[in-house]
Amino acid sequence: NLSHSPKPHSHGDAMPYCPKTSPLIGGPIHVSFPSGLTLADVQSKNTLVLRGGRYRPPDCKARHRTAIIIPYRHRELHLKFLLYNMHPFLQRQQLNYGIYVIHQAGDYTFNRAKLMNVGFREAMKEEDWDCLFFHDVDLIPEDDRNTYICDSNPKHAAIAMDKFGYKLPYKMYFGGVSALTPLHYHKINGFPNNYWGWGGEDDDIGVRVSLAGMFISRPSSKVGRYKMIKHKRDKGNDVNPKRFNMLAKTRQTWKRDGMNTVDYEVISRMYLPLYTNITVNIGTEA
Ligand code: UDH
Ligand code: NGS
Repeated sequence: NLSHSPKPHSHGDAMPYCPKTSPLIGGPIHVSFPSGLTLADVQSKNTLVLRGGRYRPPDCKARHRTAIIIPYRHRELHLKFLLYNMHPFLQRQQLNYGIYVIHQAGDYTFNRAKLMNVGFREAMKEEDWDCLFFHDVDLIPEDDRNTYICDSNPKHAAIAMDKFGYKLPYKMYFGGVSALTPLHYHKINGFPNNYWGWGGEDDDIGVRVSLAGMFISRPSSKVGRYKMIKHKRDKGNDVNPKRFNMLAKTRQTWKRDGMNTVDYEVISRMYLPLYTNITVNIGTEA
């Protein structure tokens, strides 16, 4: 039955906390994309992962509870490779984690930031996550020391992506992979709901962080390295021509558009072997 929330096995009180630094962390990772890989292969390599893509370390009590939120549509191959690389990566970090794929229903223009608002709200209904990683489906971390836990300020994890020569493209870049606590998320009123199509929504989030009096924290560029799976521009995600005008107004709009106004309809929630899939109708541009 796929419709009931999985309850990861409970552990006795006797279980010790995991060490502060996981002994399983090994530094740089060899990222690979094996041809012919199936989800069943990924499943058989990750036998401790529970329904819905949940995991707890078997021999120690995790110090951190991290939800991975992936905005998603029509990227089956990328998702498979992400899961293949990401499950072992998160397990080596000894986290209590869950992977949520937030799937935009229909063919209307894509809206990455609104999907992340949905992911935040739906994931928090299930578990008291202490950190949420908002994660593009096509970015694969290349170093185990890039720990998927939150900092005291909102964190931009994807500081060094291969497509930008392993450097930030510009100082305020906040795209790709970011990590916020529920408190950070509430302080910025979540993400904007009205960026339909490509571009600008990540910059808006970065502006929200500073308007709310916080800073962007980042891992070192040795550690925050990502490989992007190369792809063509998606259908249904054209460049948003309004993005610059919208960005110029974030200071006026951030408090009245965000977590406090997000509206959507969950069409289905499925606890699949490697992730929780939430298919959602997020409507269309007003
Ligand atoms: N996404 C989807 N489906 C879509 C569009 C976006 O799942 O149809 C998600 C996915 O998680 C993706 C993220 O939103 O990683 C960000 O979108 P993006 O990958 O389109 O953004 P990016 O800037 O690419 O990486 C833009 C097109 C670049 C074309 C370059 C051609 N060489
Ligand atoms: C900026 C976009 C961001 C985008 C970044 C990297 O120009 O949304 O480029 O894009 N901001 C605006 O358009 C206002 S990338 O090279 O990954 O295609 O994330």
